[in-house]
Amino acid sequence: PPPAHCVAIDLGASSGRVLSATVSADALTLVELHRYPNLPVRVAGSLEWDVLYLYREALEGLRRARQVHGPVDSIGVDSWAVDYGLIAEDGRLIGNPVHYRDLRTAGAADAVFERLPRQILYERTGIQHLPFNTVFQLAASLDAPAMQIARELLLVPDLFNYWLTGVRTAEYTNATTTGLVDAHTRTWSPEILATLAGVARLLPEIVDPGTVLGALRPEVQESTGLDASSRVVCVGSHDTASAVVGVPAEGEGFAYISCGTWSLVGLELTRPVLTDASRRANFSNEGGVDATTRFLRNVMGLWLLQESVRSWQAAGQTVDLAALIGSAATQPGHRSLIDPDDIRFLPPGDMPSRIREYCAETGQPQPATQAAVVRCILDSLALAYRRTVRQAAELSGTDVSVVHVVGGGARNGLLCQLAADATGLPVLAGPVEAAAIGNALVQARAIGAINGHLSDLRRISSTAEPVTRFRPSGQERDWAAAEARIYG
Ligand code: ADP
Ligand code: LRH
Repeated sequence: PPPAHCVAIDLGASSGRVLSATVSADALTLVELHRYPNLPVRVAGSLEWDVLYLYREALEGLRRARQVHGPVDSIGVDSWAVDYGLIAEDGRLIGNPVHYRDLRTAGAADAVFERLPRQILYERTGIQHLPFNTVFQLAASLDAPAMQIARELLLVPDLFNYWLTGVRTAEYTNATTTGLVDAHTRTWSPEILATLAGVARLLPEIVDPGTVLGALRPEVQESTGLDASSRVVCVGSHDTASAVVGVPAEGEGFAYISCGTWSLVGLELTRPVLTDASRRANFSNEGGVDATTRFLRNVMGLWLLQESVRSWQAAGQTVDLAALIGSAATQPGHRSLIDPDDIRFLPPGDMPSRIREYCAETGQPQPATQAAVVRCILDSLALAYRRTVRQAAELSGTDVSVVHVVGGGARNGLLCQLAADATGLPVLAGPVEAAAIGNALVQARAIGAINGHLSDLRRISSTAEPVTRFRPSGQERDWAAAEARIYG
């Protein structure tokens, strides 16, 4: 078949982007059509996503796709996980989706655990405990007026698919992040839903990635210039699921770090690990494309850096990210270290102050300059990667010989080198837009332009962008000491 033009709408927590991929059996080329900031809004005591802005700019991306390629073959949407919109009887969105970093979930998990112990919840779903899992967001808002008039709940990419096509579904990989899907049956868990009055009736049927949803609504055709020949495909709509498809790994035995706002650190497995040890280490078994398991943990990620930059800019300081990473590289290593997953770092706010507080509490020097703060963040992330890669390997009985870093963090050479040093493994960095690539590859396969297993898709992904190799520089003792210092 001739190469297919597939458009990926990839909504990250820090930016939305629309890319077109030209995909054939032996090559993928990527063109960025549009990129726009994703800035949540604090409004009336709540932190919300500006989802109509994100949608309008996605349409702008589709318009540009039409200009560049003419009619495109297919379109797919992926986004950050767990958040959702509620749809009323008349098909319209009720309010903005609430941001997972909103504080409404405080205490909600305990209310769920009173009805279903956390061990059972884990045995059923295999999902790590994060305070913002959809199950807890719902528990926190069961009495909200919006819930009373809601007829359907759609996760963010499913909401976009609905707006684009009129078809309402729940895509499997993202559905697993809700904490409502049984990992054994791969469908909504009646047992968990019994703890959330009125939620079961809101959930659409789960569909697998690769399902063709259909044509664009006439209004979307009109505003983008595309026609009914462009088909919307359900991809691995969790951005991390698409990013894992886009990891250009050869063979097995690889770990991945999907490195953007979050760092999702883990392995691809053929079945979930639902042991108590895995629960205690807070590992997730998220659903992957082709019924794989994404055995991973959330590490707080470049959020710490993004929020630090935001604080400095708000205080009138200028920040040049490349220069800052350059000066962080000349700072002494391991001087001040944090556990990036400490819950104090989750909500938006003044990260440099929180980091200094953490260091003061743990008797470490408080990083004073921008460069020292950045070095502390990057050292600490690398240390968390070391620990997480090793735990993932041990908990699943897997040998890991290489670590792939994909996402925006693959552009951070210092972080990639520290990750190689900390894990003691070679790091292969890139592609930056792995999520868009994985998104496009699943589309291309669904419409018959390519075929094969994930390994075949990965071989095609590897043609998109050269990867950069970082070799570990043999500092095992230093990193082991750092690990003992922070994690005991
Ligand atoms: P998300 O998908 O969560 O929105 P991305 O994968 O786009 O995140 O990654 C964004 C992050 O990538 C930024 O916060 C920044 O730390 C990092 N990044 C992007 N470009 C560069 C660059 N040129 N140099 C260093 N880091 C970069
Ligand atoms: C990364 C991500 C991650 C989720 C978080 C909410 O963008 O999807 O996998 O845990 O956002």
